[in-house]
Amino acid sequence: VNKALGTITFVLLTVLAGATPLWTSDFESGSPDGWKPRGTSEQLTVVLGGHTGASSLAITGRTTTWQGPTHALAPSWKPGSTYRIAVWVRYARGPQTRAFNLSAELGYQDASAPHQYKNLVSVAVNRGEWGQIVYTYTVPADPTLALVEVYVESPYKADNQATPDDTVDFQIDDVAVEAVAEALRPVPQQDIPRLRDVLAGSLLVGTAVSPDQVNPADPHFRLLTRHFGAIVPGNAMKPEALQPQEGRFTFGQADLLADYADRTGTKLRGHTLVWHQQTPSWFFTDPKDPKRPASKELLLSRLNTHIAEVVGHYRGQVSTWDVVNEVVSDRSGLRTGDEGSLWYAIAGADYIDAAFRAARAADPDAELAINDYNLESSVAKRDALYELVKGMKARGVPVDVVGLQGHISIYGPSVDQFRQAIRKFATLGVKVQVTELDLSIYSGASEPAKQPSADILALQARRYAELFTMFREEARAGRLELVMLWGSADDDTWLDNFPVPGRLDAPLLFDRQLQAKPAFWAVVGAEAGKKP
Ligand code: 9MR
Repeated sequence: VNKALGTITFVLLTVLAGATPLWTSDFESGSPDGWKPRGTSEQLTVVLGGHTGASSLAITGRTTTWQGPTHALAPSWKPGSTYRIAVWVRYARGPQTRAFNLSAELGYQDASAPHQYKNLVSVAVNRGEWGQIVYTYTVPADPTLALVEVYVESPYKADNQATPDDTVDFQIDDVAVEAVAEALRPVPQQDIPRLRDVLAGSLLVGTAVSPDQVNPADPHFRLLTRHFGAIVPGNAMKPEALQPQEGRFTFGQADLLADYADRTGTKLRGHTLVWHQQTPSWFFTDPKDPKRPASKELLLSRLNTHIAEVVGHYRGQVSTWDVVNEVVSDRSGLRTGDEGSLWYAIAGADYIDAAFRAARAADPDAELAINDYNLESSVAKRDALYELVKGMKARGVPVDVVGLQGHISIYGPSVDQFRQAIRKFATLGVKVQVTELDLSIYSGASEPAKQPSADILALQARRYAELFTMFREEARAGRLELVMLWGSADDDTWLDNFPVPGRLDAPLLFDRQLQAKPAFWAVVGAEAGKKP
């Protein structure tokens, strides 16, 4: 009776709090409760030992990071609705800590549309202990959605690079999925200054977005429309997203962003035509023998086709293209095959000029950018890119913009180092843009996870304010025109998984509940709550 009363109280309380329990899995009945393996090699078995109760579901035999247990989100989920998903995870053998991702797979009524895979949240778990992953997820309000599944996996690595540590056996238990009432979703404040207006006149400010976020049902939508005059897809225009197989172009998701930009008069940056990451392996492979690399001639012809199709498709919509991304080495000169560039390994330096020429031919009005990281902190890397661009200009290669990514930390580099990089490139007669700004709260990979305390947020606010003061000065002097943040709120940042998977970061202007952080107030030049 007590147990039953407890359950009734729990259900009543959750309903009163605005959440309706939809389903749970505790594996006590001995069945996998509707969970299925994502791949073919892994096995799901109900085993003794659970987070609570007698049993849990064990996942063994994984050989890739993405293998694991998957389950339909709910018997009848609705586009645009919000769900709270909670799963307990444990692993017994392997490294001392491991990150596990809760992810979602989306499929569409049009069966030929590629599935979308979303890493919702990543949590570090200690070996031998149960750790909980919780995430509140709003399903995109896309009426053509046909499938939404949630699954547990390891942070992504290419199949051939996954080590036994990446594919450890694990168990899940006490899964609970609830529908969250609309009133409980995070709502960005609407009575605060608009970032874009405060900076107008000197700087255009934008952010990286995903296609779901330009839907009015998504909580980020209000942040975007209110504060940002420019957007760039974080992933949706990368080669793997736009041409997953040779000759099969999939523009649907990226088109949502281009349509939003058109409708709202928002500037759209295109990112990125050529990169050594997130590019399908077919680009670099001999079609007759998949074990052999493509010839240089074939690779350059694929480069030309990709650029002609993609830039042609977005002609008149994308104002600046990142034509090549991260082509400079972290040591000296260009990124070579040892630093992961199959472009360089096969084609040598020639692919860079070829990419710019192809982009100019496909849209003569788009500005063409070369984009890279650590230009603010490493003088050697900055100077290597400077020499590269200088040479390109001398050869008549159409390069218009240098993009400084700006993935920095609250601890460094100094504002003055950043300023020197902007000034150096401005002397080349190119435009300078800051393309991917975020300020990690960590000093490096060895720092353990920490909470963004008031002190840390205050330091971050000071750094953001000083940087934006400098950006405005450089903009007024004609040396900088645009600053893009790499995300709008801390609930959606790549830094949760880099350089340490599952170590949560807080690098942006809005927090995980989409509320303005001290950094926001510092950039708009006001105390929290006051109009500047
Ligand atoms: O934000 C992107 C993240 O979702 C991807 O997992 C990651 C894969 O490499 O790429 C991130 O974006 C990168 C951008 O395209 C280029 N500069 C570095 C960014 C952070 O890794």
